[in-house]
Amino acid sequence: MRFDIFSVFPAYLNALQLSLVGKASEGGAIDIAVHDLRDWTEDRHRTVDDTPVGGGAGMVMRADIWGRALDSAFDIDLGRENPRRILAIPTPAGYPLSQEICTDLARNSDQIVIACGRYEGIDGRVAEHYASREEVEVFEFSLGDYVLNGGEVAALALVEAVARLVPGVIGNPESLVEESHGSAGLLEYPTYTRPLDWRGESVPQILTSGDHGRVARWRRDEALRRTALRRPDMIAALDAQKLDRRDRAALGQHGWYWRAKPELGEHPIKPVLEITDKRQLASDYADLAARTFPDACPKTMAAEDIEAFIAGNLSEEAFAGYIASPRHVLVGLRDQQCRLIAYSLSLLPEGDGAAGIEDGAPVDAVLSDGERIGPLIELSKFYLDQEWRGSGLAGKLMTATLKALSAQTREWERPYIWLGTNAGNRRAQGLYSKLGFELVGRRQFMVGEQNNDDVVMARTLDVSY
Ligand code: JD8
Repeated sequence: MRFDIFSVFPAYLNALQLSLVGKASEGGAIDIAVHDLRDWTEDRHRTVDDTPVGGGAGMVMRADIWGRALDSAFDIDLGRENPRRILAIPTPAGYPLSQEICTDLARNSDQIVIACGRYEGIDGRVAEHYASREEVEVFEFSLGDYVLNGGEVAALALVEAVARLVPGVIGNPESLVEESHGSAGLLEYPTYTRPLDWRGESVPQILTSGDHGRVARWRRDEALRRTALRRPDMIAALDAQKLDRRDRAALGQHGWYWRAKPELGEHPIKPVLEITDKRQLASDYADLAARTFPDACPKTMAAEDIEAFIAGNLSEEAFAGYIASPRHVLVGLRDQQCRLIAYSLSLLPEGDGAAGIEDGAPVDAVLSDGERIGPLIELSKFYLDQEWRGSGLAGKLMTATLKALSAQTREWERPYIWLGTNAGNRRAQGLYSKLGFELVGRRQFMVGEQNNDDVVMARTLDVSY
């Protein structure tokens, strides 16, 4: 791999003689040539710039100077057929430089010629001219969304980022694997060394446990946590099919979810929350409710009873009523395509909780903390779209529901939320137990003409959020 770097400040690139890159060019693993652009000027003032055509501040670097200089680099015989020659032009208007691009350049290019501009930049015809030459590929790149005074810093970054990926430059290629922006698509976890205690700060104990499995998990969770906090765009680009149950737990804490059985190309998302708001679309809720309610019914239940219940309680009109009603709290979660993927419907009692209590409400229940149950809110409906069951989204929906209800019952003293679910529905009872609900009783529940045995579960509302 050969680098040719052109600049009016060639000394700026002296840093490349240091450290790994310096050793690599001394050792021949790579070749680095730095050229003073003024060597291709023809006037005694060695002028490389002129005023901008069309007016404007500052000066622009001349195409004719750059043409002679760059031609000299592209005329170099690289000793192989059809070499891949790159003209890399740093500019704040360029494509963002990335590890993926650096990896491709390190693996698949033979010469990278870097044109370091100054002043207002280089005459635009230079990039166009070389892009028209088939033996050269032009790559206008940016180091990041901030403005530098010239291209030299970007050139230093490009050479170091590419050269260290060239086989033979880094002693132990293993160390490249877990780096930030590596194949895992995550930021790297924090690292530590001796002294194990420093200014009262100890190294995380797990790292001295010798339990390699737990250390690896801790590092993975730290990489996920850091990335979720600092680079959510990278989480949104992760391949959900490559994430495991522990990743789901770690990212769920930062609001990222994906379907239980992700499809190819599926990425984690941050579902969009909506809470009782006149703009909620009753039709969306009715659709999701009609699709999911049957899953909570025993298989033995007659379809017409289920349809009768849906028609009577989960129709678009019914949801329009819930949205308009001050006693109902409707919480929804939508995916990136604005599809409604989960909802809960709660019913507040009238006034301070004394009236409007539904049949079957566990008014006399005492929970495991020995406290008598207080004002009661009914969690009437709590449903996830089939594809999102097992995704951890139920926890998010319950959190959002309890928060919304807390906001509406601030002045109440220890409010409680209760629900009824079919006595045979172990999956649902297991989920509610995990979400903090306790078994407090039983009730009969009519679906159409069919009477059902329900268990009644309850929990405090205080989610100490
Ligand atoms: C090349 C001239 C300075 C830029 C007028 C300030 C890259 N991420 C980046 N930020 N800035 C650059 C960059 C800046 C350069 C040149 C790269 C050549 N300038 C100009 C336009 C506004 N001055 C960069 N990569």
